[in-house]
This record gives sequence, C-alpha cells and structure tokens, in this order.
Amino acid sequence: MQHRPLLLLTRAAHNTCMSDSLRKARGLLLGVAVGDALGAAFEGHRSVDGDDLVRQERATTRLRYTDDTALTLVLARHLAARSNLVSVDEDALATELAREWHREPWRGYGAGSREIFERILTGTPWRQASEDCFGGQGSYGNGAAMRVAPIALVATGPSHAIELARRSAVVTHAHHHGRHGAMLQACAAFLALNSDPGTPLDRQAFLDHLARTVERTDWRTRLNTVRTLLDSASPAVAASHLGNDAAAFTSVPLALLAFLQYPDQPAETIRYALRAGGDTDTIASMAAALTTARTGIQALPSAWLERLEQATEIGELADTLAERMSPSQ
Ligand code: F2R
Ligand code: MG
Ligand code: MG
Repeated sequence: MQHRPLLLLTRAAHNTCMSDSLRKARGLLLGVAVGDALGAAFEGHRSVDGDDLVRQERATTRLRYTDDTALTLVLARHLAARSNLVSVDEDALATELAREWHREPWRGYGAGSREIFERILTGTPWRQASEDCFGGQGSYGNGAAMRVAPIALVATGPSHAIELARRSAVVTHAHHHGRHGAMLQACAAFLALNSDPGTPLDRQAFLDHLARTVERTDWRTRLNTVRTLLDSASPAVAASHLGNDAAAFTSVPLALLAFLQYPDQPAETIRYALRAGGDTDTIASMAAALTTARTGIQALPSAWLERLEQATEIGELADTLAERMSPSQ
C-alpha cells in the first residue's frame, strides 16, 4: 500500500528547509491520529499483550482513526477558519462537532456525546444539552481533552491555551473534570510544542508548570501521582495507580505520564500508552500528540504514517495552522 502524496509529505519533513514549526504542527496533528488509530483495535482491553502490539505495528492494513481524531480535525478547522481572531466560537463549534458525528456516527463515540450531538442537531441549545447529560451532572469523559491539542498551535501562551480549551470543552463537557482534563491537556500540548527537542526535557519543571496552572487541588494531586510514577512504573502499574478508563481524571494524567516517560520517542510513548490498556485509542492519541508536538513529524515511524487514512489532508491542515504559530514556536 503506497500513498505517494504522503510519502512526499514525510520525505519533506526530513528536508532541512522545512521549518521547525511546520514539523511540529504536523507532528502534533498526525500524532493525534496515529496514536488514536493504533489504539483503536485495543480500546476497552484490560491490558495489551506485547505480541498483539507487534502484530498491530507490523500489519499493512489501513489505520482508521476514531472519534478522537474526527473531532480534533473539527476543532483544528474551526481554529484555522478564524484567521485574524484567535478564539473559539462556542455556538459554531457545538454545531460543527454535532454535524461531524452525524456525518460519520460509526467512528465510536461516547454515549454522552452521542446524546448531546443528537439534541443539538434537533434544536436544543448546546449549554442545555451539555448540562443535562448524565442526569444533570454533565460528562466527565475525556472527549473534550482528546480533541483539544490543535489549540496549542494558535494559543499565545499557556494561559491562553487553557482559556481556549475551557471554551472548547464546555459545549459537550459540563462536568468540571471533563473541562479540567481538556485544560490540562491543552496546556501540556502548548508546553511540549514550545519545548526544544535539542535539549533534554526537564520533566519536573514541566510538571511544576502544569501544577501552577491547574485550579483544582484534586488535579494537582494527580500530577503528584504522575511524578511518583516517572521512570519506574510499568504501564500496568501506572494504569493501576491512575486508572485507564474514559474519564478525563484518569486518562489525561496517564497520557501525560506516557509522554514524560518517552518525551523524545513517539513510538515508545505510544507503546507505553497502549500497553496500559483501557481507553487505548484516546490515551495513546493524547500522549502521542504531546511527544510529536515536541519532536516533530520526522520522529514518527513513516510505516505508521503511510498506513494512516487521510494522512495527507491532516498534514495539510497542520500546515495551515502552523502559519498561525508565533515566531517563537
Ligand atoms: N466511546 C468510546 N468507545 C466505546 C465504544 C466504541 C465502540 N468500538 C463503538 O464503535 O461503538 N470511545 C470514545 O469515547 C471516549 C470519549 O468519550 P466522551 O466523548 O467524553 O463521551 P461521554 O459518553 O460523555 O463520556 C465517556 C464515558 O464516561 C462515563 N461518564 C462520563 N460522564 C459521566 C457521568 N457524569 N456519570 C457517569 N459516567 C460518566 C460514561 O461511561 C461515558 O460513556 C473516548 O474513549 C473515545 O474514544
Ligand atoms: Mg475513539
Ligand atoms: Mg477512546
């Protein structure tokens, strides 16, 4: 299976003429999709066996992405369309997300998101649909965090990334955990994108920065748990301490840990996330977004990119957003 445009795209990534911002933007967006698509086969598995992982890695079949990537692309297009004003228009975004679900409902959406999208498309205001979900609690799922990474490409700083993330999250995730998961993942993506891959990542400083930006004590405690698991914890041990389900409170810290274990090796980040089991597509997607935002696209195995559906289009969308990155990025 050969996809010539993509081959050109990945070959160009190795070209020294390509700017770092382009490489990083492609890394971030294609990292989301590759992690998601590799993890999709294992979603819901308690753990993932090494042999199954190798089989999946070496297969030649098409890598299909799921709702994680589908909705990330919606948010990326939403941001790209607002070329002069870096903002999130909640009313428009809610409708765009719902239309994407309606266009391809088979991509594996969460029950809460399906209900909210259905209600939005039949005339319920997004705020009401979002707040009514799960008996009025709102969703604490990771659906807002899994789609948030492109915000890092347009934000002017960590606080801006957090504010845009909050606005992008509330349209579907009214519960504070759903919202805070998205805010933490957006801030982590911004910091990873703006880190220098030529210098070893200061992981303690990275966690310190995140801890200063999160408002809630329970999320700061989660970051401390991530700190204690650095280096020594196997994926199974990490999953047992943090949890690996579709809740933002479990999966966002686990994805962060997978990134921090291998901040310069996207393939290892993804393997770690997959071996932790549970919500594998989402955890691998969020983790890979962070690593490849730091390293750039050239660090992602080309064999995986060549199997990924719509890789060329995703790369082109990343290029559009890269033009929005500030010169320091
Ligand atoms: N939904 C899935 N995968 C399962 C089915 C896939 C299957 N292969 C298929 O094809 O059908 N994956 C996707 O959903 C997760 C993102 O979820 P999102 O968008 O946040 O949705 P939801 O439903 O709001 O939350 C997810 C689950 O969390 C629990 N939950 C959330 N809030 C709750 C609350 N207030 N009370 C109780 N439970 C709550 C529920 O179990 C939700 O269903 C990603 O994994 C994505 O890949
Ligand atoms: Mg999914
Ligand atoms: Mg998932």
